[in-house]
Amino acid sequence: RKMNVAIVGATGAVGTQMIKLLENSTLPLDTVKFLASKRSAGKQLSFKGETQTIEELVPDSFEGVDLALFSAGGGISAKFAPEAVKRGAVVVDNTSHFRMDPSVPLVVPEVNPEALRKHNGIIANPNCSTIQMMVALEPIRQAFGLNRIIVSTYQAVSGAGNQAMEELKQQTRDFLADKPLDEWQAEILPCGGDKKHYPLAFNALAQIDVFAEEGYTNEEWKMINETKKIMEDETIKVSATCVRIPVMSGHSESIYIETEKTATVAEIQELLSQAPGVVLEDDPSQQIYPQALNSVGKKETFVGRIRKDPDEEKGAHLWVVSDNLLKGAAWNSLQIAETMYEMGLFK
Ligand code: A2P
Ligand code: 11C
Repeated sequence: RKMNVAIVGATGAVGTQMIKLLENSTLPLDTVKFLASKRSAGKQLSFKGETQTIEELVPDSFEGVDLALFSAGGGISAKFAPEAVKRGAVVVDNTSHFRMDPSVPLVVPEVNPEALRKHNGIIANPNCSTIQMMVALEPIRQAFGLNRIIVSTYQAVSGAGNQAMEELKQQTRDFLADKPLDEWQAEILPCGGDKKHYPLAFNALAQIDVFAEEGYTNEEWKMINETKKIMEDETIKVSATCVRIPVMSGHSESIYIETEKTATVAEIQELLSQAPGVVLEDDPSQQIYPQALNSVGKKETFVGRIRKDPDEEKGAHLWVVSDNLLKGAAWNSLQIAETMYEMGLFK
C-alpha cells in the first residue's frame, strides 16, 4: 500500500532537507502534505518537479496520514504529535520533547533498530550531536566495551534554525564592513529561549540551549542522557561540553573514550572502515581527516584522528563529523521511517 506523508515544519532548516530526501526515498509515496505555521500557509514549494502549496498545521491536517515527520519545535510536537497518532499516523519526532519518555523509542537505525518494534505511535529522533557520536562509537562498544565518553562539540549554526543562520551571516557582513562590535545585532544566539544574546561571528560560544542542573546546558544533558538510552546502558560514564562555532552546517566532535578491553588504533580503524553509516577519513601522513565543509550534503558520519591516549592504555581520541541537518536530523528521521517500512511496522 502506498503511503500518505506529512512534513511538519516544512519551511524550516530541517524540513527543507526532509523534503529533498523524501524526493529520493524508498518509501512508496502516495500523497505528501507540507505543513507549517499560518505565516507560511499558501506559499508554494517544489516537490518532484511539481508545485505544492504549504498548509497551516491544524489537528485535522493528519486525517488519512500514515507517517508524519515533525521538526517545528518541541511545543508543536507536544501539542500536535498526539493529534496525529489519534488519527492513525506514525510520528517520527525530531524535537527533544518525547525523547526521554520510556514509552517512546529513541532510535539511530545503525545502532538500535529493534527498539522500533516497541513504539506506541511516536518515535523520537535523537539530538544531532548524539546521533553522530552513536554511529561512531557503537561498533567500538560492541567489539571492545565502552566505560567512559568525554566529548567536546564544535557545532554548526544550522542546528539553531534558519533565523540563526541569517543572524550569523549578517554579523559576518558587519565584521567584513568594519562595523564596530557594539553595533552588531544578536537576538537569537546562543539560544532563542534565553535572556542574553551574543554574536557568533568570529567567536565560539560555550552554550547551546539553556543552562540546567550542575552547570551543564540542556544540549550537554541531551548527549549524556540520550547516549545511555540508545546504548541501553545506564553505567556508561558520559560527560559533554557543547560549543557553537561559526560554521554553517556540519557538527564536529572531539571524543575521548575509555574501552573495557584494550584496542589498538589499527583495530579501531579496521572496525570503523566496515561500520554502517561510517566513512573512515584517517591518514595523518596525507593530512586526511574529517572536515565540516566536506560533510555537508552527505548522509554518513566521518571519523578520523584516531589515536591512543598517551597515558591511558584503554583511552583513545576520535574526531567525528557529520551534517547535522542530514544524519543529525532529516536523514535519521527518514531512515527511521524507511527502516520501519522494511520491518513491516506500518499498518
Ligand atoms: P514557519 O516558516 O511557517 O514559521 P527553523 O527550525 O528553521 O526555525 O524552522 C522552524 C519550522 O517550524 C518552520 O517550518 C516553521 O514554520 C515551523 N513552525 C514554527 N511555528 C509553527 C507553528 N505554530 N505551527 C506550525 N509550524 C510552525
Ligand atoms: C543544535 N543540537 O545544534 C541542537 C539542535 O534537541 O533537537 C537540535 C535540538 C534538539 O543547536
